Amino acid sequence: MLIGPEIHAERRARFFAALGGAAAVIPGAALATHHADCEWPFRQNSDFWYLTGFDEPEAVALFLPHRPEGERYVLFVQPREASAEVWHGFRWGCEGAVAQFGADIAHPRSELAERLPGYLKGAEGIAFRVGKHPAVEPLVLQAWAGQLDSAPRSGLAALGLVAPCPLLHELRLRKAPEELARLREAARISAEAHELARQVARPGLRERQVQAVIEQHFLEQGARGPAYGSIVAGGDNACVLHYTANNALLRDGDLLLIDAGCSLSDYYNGDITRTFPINGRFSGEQRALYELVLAAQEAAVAAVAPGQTAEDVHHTAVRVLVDGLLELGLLAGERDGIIEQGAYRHLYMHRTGHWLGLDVHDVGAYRLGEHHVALEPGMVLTVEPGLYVSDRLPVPEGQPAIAERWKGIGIRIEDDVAVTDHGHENLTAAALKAPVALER
Ligand SMILES: [Mn+2]
Repeated sequence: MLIGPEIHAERRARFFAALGGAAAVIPGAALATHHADCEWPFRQNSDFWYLTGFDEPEAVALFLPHRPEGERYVLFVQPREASAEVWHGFRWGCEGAVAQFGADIAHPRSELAERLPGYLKGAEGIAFRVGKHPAVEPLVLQAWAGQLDSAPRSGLAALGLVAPCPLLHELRLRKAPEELARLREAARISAEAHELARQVARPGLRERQVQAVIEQHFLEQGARGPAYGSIVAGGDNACVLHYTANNALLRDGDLLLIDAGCSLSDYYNGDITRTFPINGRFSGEQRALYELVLAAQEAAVAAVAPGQTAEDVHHTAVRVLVDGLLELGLLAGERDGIIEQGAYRHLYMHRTGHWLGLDVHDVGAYRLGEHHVALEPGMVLTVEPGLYVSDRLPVPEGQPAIAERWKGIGIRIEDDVAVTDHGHENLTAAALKAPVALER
């Protein structure tokens, strides 16, 4: 089930309630240049999408709680224009913005500069994210400055410019049932793609041939494509966390790390990492480290429950990893001291997960000052510990040098996990990860 206009309307109602008397200006995305006069496929701004469901470039939404009923939700959009549509495709135009997307009023985007000051007049404040929207920001600042200039005589001015993100991102952090359904769908397609990838991977293929199988499945299943640059990293390439070159040959005896997930037509995302032996058999060192990462990952997933925090989930993984690394002789000393000093970070240098939703690294606070945000039903996060053994980072003082036999092993295991009333739901369990499932 796609998320329909009535859901976007409910979200706007909740956003209005959170705004109080402040007006909000939420710009959509513009097209981004790929090179010369070629553009990337359009990707809507997630905040704008969440509130509007409108998927065209260069739109701007106004939320005007101070205006009378029927004038509060205003969209500025590219107007219908045959000569532009023959090049770039269909546009809903102002009529469509009202009829299909529930805007009270819609104007051509070219009229924003002229109309914005009038619409903002009488608002108690202006909610606008500074620093992100270069085409819209000067117009908002001008309108605000105009109000401040005339305030002594009119007695009317929005006194504060505030960031809309805390309000909006609070809403986006907690997923409604229909959003969880879309995340399950993204997870299903992504997990199937990982299963297909493992079936085709073999020594002698290039990494990007495996990438092609994964992304082919995304498209074939109706997704827009990959949610982020797919990482298909054989052997030591897996120790580069954001490796996307994907052009090396897969070697007999190496592991293959794949971090890939799809983005659906309405932008909900999957984000899965699996690591398996390219020739179907783990070496002793690979198996020891794989079983350790899997134990850490399973313990961290088990820690996802209401009242726990993302910090608790991270520390659960770190404790298991450090214990195991001590046992294998890759770390030396005493666990708590190693964790406190971060003396394991040459082997595990990232956090254990992030929020997941319309953005792959989704919005929402992880902590408020000293206070870590407690997990609540409806929050969705990834759980993705790993180990990366290479010479790239120096071994911390007091820690053992790494024997050659361990080097070039990079492992990460990542699932997408929703917090439920009493625990969690692993959305990506269909991508297998038990060693017995990975060997052949
Ligand atoms: Mn991730």
